Amino acid sequence: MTMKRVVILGAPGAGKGTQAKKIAEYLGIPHMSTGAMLRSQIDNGTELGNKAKEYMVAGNLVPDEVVNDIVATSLKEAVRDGGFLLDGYPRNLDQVHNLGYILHDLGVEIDGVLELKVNFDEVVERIKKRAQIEGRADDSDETVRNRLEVYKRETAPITAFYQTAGKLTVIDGMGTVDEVWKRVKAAVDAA
Ligand code: B4P
Repeated sequence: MTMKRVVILGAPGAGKGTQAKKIAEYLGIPHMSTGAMLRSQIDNGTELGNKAKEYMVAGNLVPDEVVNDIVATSLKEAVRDGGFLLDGYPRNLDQVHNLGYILHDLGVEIDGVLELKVNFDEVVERIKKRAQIEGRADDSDETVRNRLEVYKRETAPITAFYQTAGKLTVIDGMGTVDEVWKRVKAAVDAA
């Protein structure tokens, strides 16, 4: 089976966005990053962006109702056009259930969930480097510490849900981008 409806999970800085771009291109499906969608709303100065910004700069999750709305609209279009690679969503159990409801209404299921595993020292290093290059507002030391705490508390538990559902593939995310991509591609090909 060729995967067409895919979710990628991993701690902040684990390389989700980096690998998601490659997977989306490889499978010919749109890359839907909730982080990127929110940053674009902030850049455009929308009401939603202004609301999201205060949570993001503090390293907290943006309220579910804000993110759920953005995802629902884009997902409907993506499912109609043949699939999606979801990056950054779901991020807590309520979002897992919301995603389930949306897809159920559309009459489809997730084909697979890929989790990138990287140790915490490495993610801190990667984000530090990105802070120097891109200057993202939520990449400061203090914010990153909070993002990792939020990840441990709210996002990490959702992997158990997908494991039980038989959807989860865990991939070693340590090493260079190309090394990780070889493993990701092998997992996608094996699905
Ligand atoms: P995201 O945009 O998802 O930010 P992220 O978790 O840091 O992941 P990202 O994809 O950017 O980084 P990556 O690991 O690829 O979210 C930002 C914020 O938005 C959240 O904190 C939250 O406030 C809000 N948000 C988003 N979705 C939400 C939701 N569903 N609900 C509520 N709030 C939500 O890469 C990190 C760095 O590592 C990059 O610089 C990359 O170049 C580098 N890198 C990647 N792979 C590498 C490798 N193998 N070796 C070395 N460096 C590597």
